[in-house]
Amino acid sequence: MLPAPSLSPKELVNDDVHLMSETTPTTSPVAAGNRQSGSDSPAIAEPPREKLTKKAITADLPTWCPGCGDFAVLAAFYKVLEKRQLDHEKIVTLAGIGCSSRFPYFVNGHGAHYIHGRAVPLASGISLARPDLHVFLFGGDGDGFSIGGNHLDHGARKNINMTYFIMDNFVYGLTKKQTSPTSPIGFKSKTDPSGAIDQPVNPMKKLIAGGATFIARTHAAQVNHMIQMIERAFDHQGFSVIECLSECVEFFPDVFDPANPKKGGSFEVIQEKKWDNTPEDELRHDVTDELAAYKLASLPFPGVFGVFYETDRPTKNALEKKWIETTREKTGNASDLEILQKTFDRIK
Ligand SMILES: Cc1ncc(C[n+]2csc(CCOP(=O)(O)OP(=O)(O)O)c2C)c(N)n1
Ligand code: SF4
Ligand SMILES: [Mg+2]
Repeated sequence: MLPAPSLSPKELVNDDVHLMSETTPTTSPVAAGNRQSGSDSPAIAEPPREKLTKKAITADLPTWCPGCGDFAVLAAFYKVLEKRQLDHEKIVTLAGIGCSSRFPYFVNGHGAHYIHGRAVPLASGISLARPDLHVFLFGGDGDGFSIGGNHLDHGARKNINMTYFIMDNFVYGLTKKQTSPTSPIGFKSKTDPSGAIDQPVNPMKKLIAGGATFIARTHAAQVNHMIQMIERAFDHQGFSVIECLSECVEFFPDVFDPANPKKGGSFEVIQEKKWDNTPEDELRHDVTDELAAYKLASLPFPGVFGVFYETDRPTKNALEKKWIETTREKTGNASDLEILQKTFDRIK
């Protein structure tokens, strides 16, 4: 038998991580079995990871009404997954309840269609427990800004790492036309037969005030723009949120036409600063300027589209990791059970 190579524990760990991420599909039970089958077996070369195709990430046929804006969001999401070639087993799609929240059914990967308005806490737990996963959260304006509005604020202030895509159709679609927190004043619905009277939520302002560290706005009729925004949000470390105007053709048709050039509207994209010292750059938007983002959010409907705000702030994932490491060091790297036993011994 060949002598075992002398590697430090750190080198061994790094080697393992390298194998898992670059050559060994972690989903392969054969590979897992081989790794555990004893040190005498010769190393078996793993087959290269298969390309992530649209076919591989497509699950059930979407059950949305023909023409619903959410179809385009799904198409954009598939494109991003294919383009970025994420490890399939690390993709997690989560949602609350609503037409838009049916999203995880249509993505072949880990996922859950969870309780109405409670998707942010679910996603937070998954993100904090498994920071190696790509946590994508989907939902509607009702799920995110109404019943889940408080959870949204706390996810934002804690800066928990995830990509949250809100399909805003200004109505409760699934339950067949009630006023939503983003419905405009005057909107006639089953809950407001004579027209909505309440001031709607401004999603961008709510997210800026809440402390989200990446905030963008897009439109379901602009697939390329949606793809760009999803990629930017995904690359951002922290709580990233995209509001997407996605038409409910059944209960609030044509409402987003003013931002759709194919329907006579205009899609105005935010021009971001290039920091190139040109006079034109003076007029461009600094995405790190909270006040400037707030001003953009105050523009009348249909407003502007793109990245409103982005800032770097430590994520709860990173802070919690550090806190756990420091505590472990303080306890001499005792196991959870040893710490628990010590606590019990103290209170005996
Ligand atoms: C606790 C709870 N309250 C209310 C409901 C009923 N309900 C289901 S979906 C929904 C609103 C969905 O609206 P939105 O999030 O905007 O999604 P959309 O259907 O418009 O995509 C409501 C009120 C529920 N399922 N659970
Ligand atoms: S009811 Fe509206 S939001 Fe729901 S699937 Fe139909 S068009 Fe889409
Ligand atoms: Mg809705």
